[in-house]
Amino acid sequence: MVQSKVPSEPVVRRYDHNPIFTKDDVPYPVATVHNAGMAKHDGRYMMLFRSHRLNGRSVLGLAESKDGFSFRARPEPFMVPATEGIFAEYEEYGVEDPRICFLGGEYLISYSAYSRHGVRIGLAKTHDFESVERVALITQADYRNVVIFPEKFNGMYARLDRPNTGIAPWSIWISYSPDLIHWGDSRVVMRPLPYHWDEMKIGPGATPIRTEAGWLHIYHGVFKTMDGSVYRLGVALHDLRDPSKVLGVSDEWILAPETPWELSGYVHNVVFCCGAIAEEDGTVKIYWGGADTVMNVGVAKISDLVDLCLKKSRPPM
Ligand code: M1P
Repeated sequence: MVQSKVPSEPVVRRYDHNPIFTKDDVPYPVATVHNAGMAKHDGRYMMLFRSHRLNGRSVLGLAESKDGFSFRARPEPFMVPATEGIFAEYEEYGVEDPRICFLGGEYLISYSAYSRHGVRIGLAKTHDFESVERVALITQADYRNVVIFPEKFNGMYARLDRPNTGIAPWSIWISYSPDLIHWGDSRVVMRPLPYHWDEMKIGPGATPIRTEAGWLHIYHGVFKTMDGSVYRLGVALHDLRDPSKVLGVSDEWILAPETPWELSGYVHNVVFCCGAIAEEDGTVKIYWGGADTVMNVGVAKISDLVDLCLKKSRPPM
């Protein structure tokens, strides 16, 4: 007997009206909108998005939404490269890929600062998304993709980061800090897996989400093909009390480029996540840049993502 194959539901259900936000929604000239950090503030969804200006350098804009699907941009960028002090030297080529973490009553923004010296991570903070204050440059070059955990561990802040060593594959590390400025006690927690969808490099994605089973972390993985690199999203689960312990990493990706606006654009074949919002009904809204050009959203059940980490897992190292 021939059994009919029932297509399984995708773990991340794309919103029917993607892309939700494009350069045409921005009231100043930009070539792209992508890789947005996300937060909920006073019941509103805040999207801190990256845009390439028409000179190819990036700024961060802000858009707001009541429902998490329909966003309206502010008239001016929220963060542009600093023009004074230490930040000016290291943001000369732009500010990129922000992540937002709500901790201690304020929103911490970790972003990539680009300059002729390489890429390092800047930390800024805001209380209200009206004004923003730079705090410190919290890595040397070459680091990208810093996500800060929204809780402290034994009095220490913790972050996942992604150094580039040149001799080892780009992996995910953890570091700790007493004051958000000085970081150390670093160790590697997750590595790309050879001949796997994330074999070329991996990087932290969205601010980790607390679940009963552990910290759920949406990350990106890259696979090199004859047609260039493919960026996909995966999930990992970290121990609640000791986030350096990885409890499981899904063997399968949760999202891959499929739609025309993920397959082609400023950089083709890219889905890249810098933010997700956990909802009270047990779902999570995952936001991702498509082809480094537009913003998209999809919804997943948090329990499905946790199950993938624990029941269909691959070794973290
Ligand atoms: O073009 C895809 C992504 O490439 C870089 O990401 P990573 O160094 O983590 O691989 C970044 O430029 C990122 O902004 C971009 O989306």
